[in-house]
Amino acid sequence: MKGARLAGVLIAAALALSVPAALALPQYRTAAIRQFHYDEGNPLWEYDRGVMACTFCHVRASGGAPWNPFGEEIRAAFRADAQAGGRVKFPAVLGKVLAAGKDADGDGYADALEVWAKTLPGDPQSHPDQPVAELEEAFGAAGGEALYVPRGGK
Ligand SMILES: [Ca+2]
Repeated sequence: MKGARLAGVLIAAALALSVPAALALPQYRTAAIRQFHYDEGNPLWEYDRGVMACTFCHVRASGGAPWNPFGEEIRAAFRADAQAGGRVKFPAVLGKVLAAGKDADGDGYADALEVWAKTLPGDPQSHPDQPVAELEEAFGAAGGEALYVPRGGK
């Protein structure tokens, strides 16, 4: 097991040196993946577009405008923070959006719950199979929204 993990790390290091930066994931997605802990247990996550689809926040699989309801929620939180003055930090905005307990796509599962279940919080066609109450209980036991508070409180 240790050997396999070391091999993974070595492969990741080799890729980091050989893959052009343009192929790496965009900055916001990289930050969100870390904040959602989707990187854990996957040494190649930075080169794996399946870790978080563009449709997590965007309407199109290729990203860009327009954004889905979850992406718009983040954009609105960004604008609110910018209007309040000071430096807007993406992890803080993301943490706030999840802590608000909203259900952007209206499928009955709160955004944070979908993040935890690894379904798309901005697409009502994508949602966990488990009943909400059951999932909420498991999420709470695992740490709940506190799991997505940025490290260092930033
Ligand atoms: Ca939802």
